[in-house]
Formats: sequence, C-alpha cells, structure tokens
Amino acid sequence: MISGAAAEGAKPLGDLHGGGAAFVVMGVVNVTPDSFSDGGRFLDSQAAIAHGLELQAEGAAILDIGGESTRPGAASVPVEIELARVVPVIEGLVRAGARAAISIDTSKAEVARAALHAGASVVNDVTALRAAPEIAELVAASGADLCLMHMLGTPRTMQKDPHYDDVVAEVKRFLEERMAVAVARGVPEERIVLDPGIGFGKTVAHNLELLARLPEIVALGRPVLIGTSRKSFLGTLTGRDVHQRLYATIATNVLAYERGARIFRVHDVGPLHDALTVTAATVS
Ligand code: HH2
Repeated sequence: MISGAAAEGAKPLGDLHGGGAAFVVMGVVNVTPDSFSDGGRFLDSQAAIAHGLELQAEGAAILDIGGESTRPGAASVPVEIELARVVPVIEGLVRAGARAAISIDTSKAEVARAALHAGASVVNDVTALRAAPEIAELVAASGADLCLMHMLGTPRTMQKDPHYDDVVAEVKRFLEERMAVAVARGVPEERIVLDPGIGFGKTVAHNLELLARLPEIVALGRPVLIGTSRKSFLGTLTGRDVHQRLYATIATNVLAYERGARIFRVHDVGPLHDALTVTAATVS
C-alpha cells in the first residue's frame, strides 16, 4: 500500500466531467535543464518548490512536477537523475503544506512509485502506459488519478512528418484503447483523465483540428486535460517567440473550456485562472 497523499482519498479528478462550470488549472513545474520554455529555471529543488508554491497561490489546484523534457527531439533521462530531480521537490512541497494536488509527469514506473510514496496523487503519463504498463497497478494501489495522453511515436521522432487520415478519430480511438488497458489493469474509470496531446506528433493543422473538434474527445465521458501552453504551433501562428505566447495560450484554453475541456496545464497560472473564471461564469 502506498502511503502518499493519494492514499488519503483525494477527490477523483473524474468528478470534473460534465460538472458545470468547474475547471482546474494545473501549473507546470519543470525540474529540467532543457524544457522548451523554462529549462534550467527550476533545476534547483528549492527554486522549484518556491515556484510550485507561487503557482498554487496564483490558483493552481494541481502542480505537475516533471524531471524529463518531452520537447521534440529530447533524449530520455536515466531513472536516477529523474528521481533526484523530482522526489526532493515533491517532498518539499508536502513539507511546506501544499494544498494543491501533486502530479508526477513521468513515463517510468520507478519514478511514479517514488513520487506516489512522496505524496503525489496524480500520475501524468505522456505515453499512456505504453512505456511502463505497470504504472497502472501503482496508480490502482495508491488510489491516485491517471492522465493518459496521445502521442504519435516518441519525443525523438514525433514531429518528423506526422500523418493521420482523421486526426480526431485516431486520437479518440487511441485514448479509448489506452483507457481500456488502464481499467483492465485495475485503475477505476473515475480516476482517468484523457489528453489529446497537443504538439505531440501533430502539425499546426492537426492541433487546430483537435481543438476545434474537442467535443468528440469529451464524448468519451472522461474529463479532458489540454496542454497548449507556450507551444510551438502558437509561435507559428503568431510569429511570437516562446516567452511571448501568453495571449495565444489564453485564447486556446478559453476555446478548449467552451468545447468541454476541464483541466488546463499551463505555465502562467494567474492569467489563465482569471481568463477561465470569466469564461466559466459566462458559458455555464
Ligand atoms: N505537455 C508537455 C509535457 N507534459 N503532459 C500532458 N498531459 N499534456 C501536455 O500537453 C504536456 C504534458 C510539454 O510541455 P513542457 O512541460 O512545458 O515542456 P517539456 O516537455 O520540454 O518539459
């Protein structure tokens, strides 16, 4: 039995589906030297902990801690290094009394296990259990939530000429299949969150089509998480560099809320929280 925060019976993220105006902002805490927008800024664990607490104060209800970049072309990180990056940050946030749920952004079972022990209550697996299917059993045993994301290929290959006949139908089918795998391995359906994986093996047109037809993914009946924050398709559309994409990030998240997404993974929590508060009050 895992003894982290998940074991204390955190409310399932699944409660968010179809639940009217509720939304959750997931703040990004990258403990990496090479993440595409904030690499190296929070590699020191004290800086990462302070950043997480700041994002919580700005309205993040989940803090997503990552120790391996998934940017296009990124190389994988040895397990000991990933553990050394993320575990002290999770422990520090727990010690500091963080109220936000802690999510571990990993595809490695060893990292998921250690993070759950340290107090994480969400596992965010961008490979949707393809890299380490045993993450499902760890999640099931701990009572944590599990985010399953679509990616075509791996970070190393995903942006090399991605092709789909119908991107939305294919992403939907993939998420349905991965959810069935998670449930077969013991994860309760109400603990599963789905993510179409914006930017993970997609052209600009694919990303836009997924956003436009998001209700087809929402129709799977699980809360949908969306991650557009600062991503390169926004740079292509606006001509802005990575640190000037906040307005574009807000536009896509407001649109995604209106089309049924309920969890929003962003770097700039305060502005997104304001934008989604007004959006939710308007459209509900
Ligand atoms: N995007 C990134 C990382 N993890 N997880 C989910 N569920 N959805 C996403 O869209 C998503 C994700 C990439 O963003 P970032 O963490 O800022 O960059 P990097 O992977 O370079 O660390």
